[in-house]
Amino acid sequence: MIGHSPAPVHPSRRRVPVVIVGAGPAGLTLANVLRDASVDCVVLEAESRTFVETRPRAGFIEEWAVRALERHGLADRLLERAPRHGACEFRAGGERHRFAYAEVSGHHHFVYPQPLLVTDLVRQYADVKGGDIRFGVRDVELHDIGTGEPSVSYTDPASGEHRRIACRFVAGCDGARGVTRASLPPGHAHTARFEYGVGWLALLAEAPPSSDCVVFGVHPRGFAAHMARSPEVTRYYLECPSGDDPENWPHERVWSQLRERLSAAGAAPLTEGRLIEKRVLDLHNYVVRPMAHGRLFLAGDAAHLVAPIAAKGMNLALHDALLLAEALIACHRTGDEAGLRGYSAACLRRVWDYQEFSQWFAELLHGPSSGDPFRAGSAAARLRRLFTSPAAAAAFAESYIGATPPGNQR
Ligand code: RFL
Repeated sequence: MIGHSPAPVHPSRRRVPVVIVGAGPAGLTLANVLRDASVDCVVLEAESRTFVETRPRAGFIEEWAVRALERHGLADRLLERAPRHGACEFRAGGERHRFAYAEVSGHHHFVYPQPLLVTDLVRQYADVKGGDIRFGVRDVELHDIGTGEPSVSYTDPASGEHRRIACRFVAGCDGARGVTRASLPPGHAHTARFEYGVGWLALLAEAPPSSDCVVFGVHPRGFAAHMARSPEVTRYYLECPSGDDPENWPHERVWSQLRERLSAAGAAPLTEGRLIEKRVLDLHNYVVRPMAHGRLFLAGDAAHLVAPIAAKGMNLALHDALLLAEALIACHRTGDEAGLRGYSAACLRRVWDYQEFSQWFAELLHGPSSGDPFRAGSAAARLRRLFTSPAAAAAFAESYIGATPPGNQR
């Protein structure tokens, strides 16, 4: 079906192997790897280049993902600039408990804000490799994805013309609010959802980090967290009621709650600063199964959302993109579609691992403020076990850093 547009449709003359909808970490990683393998693609992005290069979000990239980007020549600046973190700290009952997960797992996080990664990936794809990326497109629609001749139409922002690109495959990398997921035929894909019933006030402060590692404040007034982003900017979270209005959180209230919930004996005082982002996230997860239909393959937040409890979303987006690239390249080169057929199942193994871990971790963080003594007692036991049982510590470290358990490898 074609969207009802008064403008005439301008079909492209040739069939492009892959159209990628969305220029986030998933779409841009896929585009770069395809381009290196001489598989032509076109990236369609609704926002401007400046917008995608400055949109603040994630900051912690797991070591396996960094190494995979490095193998594709996409991590030069990251490796030059990103500090490595191998520990986090829990603050509970006025005490500090440092958990050195790198010592247990042998792996680190790289702290590299998402806008920097996106900037690097756009530059590599568009400026260095001359890849085709169209920013500011409107009215993206998918057509005939269940056939061997799919296409994607959009409105060109400059001319207002309605254009259509014929392709072999469509990669839906357009995030949680995109359009590609909605193109899965009803009854084909199922969405599993989980609501946490709490909100997090997500904050970015123009202030240097106040600790050398991530800090989780486990507190009866609500969870709080501190996460470095750069020497000048720090991300903070404060648990709040679901649906709360950020306007209920003026500067003074934010900082007094952060001070209270992150306080512990011997902890350095928080370095305060102007709040440059303040938004409420209603915490939820979803997983679309399968992540593909016909010639459409979803990747990243378009296929699954994981609340930012354990900093997993961007890492999953990279994992999907790398698997999809591998499968599309194999198909393009040899016609072998086995990788494409197994794509969804291969992605979902890691997706469910991360979802399960995030849910487990969330209960440790939210239980103490739930008002339910049973949940609070269980949460305290979860935390205590991390520091008393080497087996529990090893399991936590492995999940927290996303090291693939041996039985889960492809
Ligand atoms: P993105 O990054 O949302 O990119 C999708 C792109 O598609 C475009 N788009 C469209 N383009 C064309 N036509 C349409 N109709 C379109 N609709 C949308 C959008 O403009 C956008 O450019 O999805 P992708 O690539 O799947 O990447 C996912 C990650 O961005 C996301 O999972 C992370 O940001 C989640 N996340 C974190 N993940 C981590 O791994 N580590 C972290 O430390 C971390 N911290 C976070 C986070 C997410 C957060 N928020 C905002 C929920 C912290 C926060 C506060």
